[in-house]
Amino acid sequence: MDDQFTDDQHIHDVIVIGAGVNGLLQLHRLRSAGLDVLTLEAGDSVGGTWSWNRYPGARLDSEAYLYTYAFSRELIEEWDWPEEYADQPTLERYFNFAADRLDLRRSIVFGARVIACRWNEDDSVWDLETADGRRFRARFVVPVTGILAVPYVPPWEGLSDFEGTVVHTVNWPREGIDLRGKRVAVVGVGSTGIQVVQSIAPEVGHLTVLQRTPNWAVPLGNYAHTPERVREVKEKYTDHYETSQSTRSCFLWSGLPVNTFDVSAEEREAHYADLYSSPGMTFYQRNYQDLLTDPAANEEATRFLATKIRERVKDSETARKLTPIHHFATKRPPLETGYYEAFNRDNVELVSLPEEPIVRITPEGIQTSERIIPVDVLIVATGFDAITGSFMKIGIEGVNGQALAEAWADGPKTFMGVFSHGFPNMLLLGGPQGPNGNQPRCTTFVAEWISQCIEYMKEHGIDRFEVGDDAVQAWVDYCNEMVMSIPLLRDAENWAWGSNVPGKKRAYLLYVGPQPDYRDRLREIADQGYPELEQAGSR
Ligand code: NA7
Repeated sequence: MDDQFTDDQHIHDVIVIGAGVNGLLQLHRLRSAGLDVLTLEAGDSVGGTWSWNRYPGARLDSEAYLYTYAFSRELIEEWDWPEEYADQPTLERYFNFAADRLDLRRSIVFGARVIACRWNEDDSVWDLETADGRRFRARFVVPVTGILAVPYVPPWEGLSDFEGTVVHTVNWPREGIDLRGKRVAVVGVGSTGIQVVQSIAPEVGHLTVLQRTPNWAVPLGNYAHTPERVREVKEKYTDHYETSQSTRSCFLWSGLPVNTFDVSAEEREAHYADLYSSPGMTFYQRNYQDLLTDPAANEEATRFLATKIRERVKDSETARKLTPIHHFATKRPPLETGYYEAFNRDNVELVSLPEEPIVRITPEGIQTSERIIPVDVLIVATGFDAITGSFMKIGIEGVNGQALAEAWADGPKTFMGVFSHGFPNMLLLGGPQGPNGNQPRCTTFVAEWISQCIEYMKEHGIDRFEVGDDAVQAWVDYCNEMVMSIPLLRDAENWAWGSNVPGKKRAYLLYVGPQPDYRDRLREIADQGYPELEQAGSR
């Protein structure tokens, strides 16, 4: 194996880029098929998101026992989830445990940040280069770099002059940051900012939360697992797994098959109250079926949520600022635990940026239109160049040196979220226009499918395959039609539209159709011998 780490002329069957949740899955699946596969990982550990995001309060908001690797009964049996929604340290431990149990580390090069990945037409090989100058070659490449991996930091004037500590949440140092008694500012109140705020409020001296757009946050309802619950989730694993494969986004629930106003006001109120007090994403997933299609239905749900904010936040002016005006779930709804109550504390202050914008960062803190807020630690929770960012950042160049970043400048162009025209022998996992929903429940099938596709090409002596432009265009059009058919998503402003990053072309980056349909389509393609791929071989 050492040779394969250091011999820059060795041609691997496959190089996987990234050892995150999906990268590990892909590596394991490819290696199990007997392929010579190597993974290049920029970080020093496995787990991706759950290795990088070490900020206080980082926690999964889908059920941990559904977030496991389902292909191995041993992994399920040998791991006990301590809570319904696991925290970051537990998740990082889980992915390290899985990597050890599956003996994956011997195929991973850590500290290998890919900066170039070039298609070599003469050899039908991908040539890769890492930031520290190492070179690797492979017949097939599978980038699995994650949809929330490239941090977005607003271009605030004066940021580099700030004399305190500044940190984007994704780059939280392993040794932590001592926030006790400090003057802390958090910018951004998406899922991340909300987790940070609720978790650090009791510990810091003073906390200023700078909010551009409030979001509709609903209670997470986390709870510790008793030994009975630990046993129960293992026993029910097969049922849970099968249910997750039958739902639209691979969670356990589906929307109620009735419209909001088909039931009485009392029944509706009782249903909302039930959803609000149920764990997880149920307020979104078990809501009425017209939640995203009928504005009035959505506004009925937000009326309920606004009441809850007013009940939980003592100061009415703060409650007003915390109440969104956009439709529920047109931005990804965060789940919270005591977030609203944090604003009842004397040491926590909310700044509504539309009313009091940031002018610049000064050496001492944040200058707004009204004042200077003194800050020791500035926590930047402003999200990511989501979905396409990480794939466009690793220097992928296809046929005739065309950069992926250029090919996707007007939005991603893929077939099934796996192939892109002009990029032969490249298969993406977990990127744009592909599996979308509860990971890795929606990616496991695709990792398997990708492996089978590569095995097929090898068995049939295919050295080079490339998806046709027509197939890509048809899939892009289909993905667009799907989102345009959901009225409230059509006009939404969120990271799935790329609208959180100034200058990013507005294009919907995800496939929003049902995952069972998506898997059926992949099955059909494989059964037919991959007709959308132009295949050429010499062997
Ligand atoms: P998100 O959900 O993209 O949230 C980012 C937050 O940062 C959001 O409140 C943004 O406000 C805010 N933001 C972005 N740019 C600015 C500027 N320039 N000034 C002030 N505030 C800004 O990222 P998260 O990390 O919280 O969550 C990402 C996903 O991780 C989440 O959806 C889950 O799937 C897990 P905006 O709403 O854009 O006005």
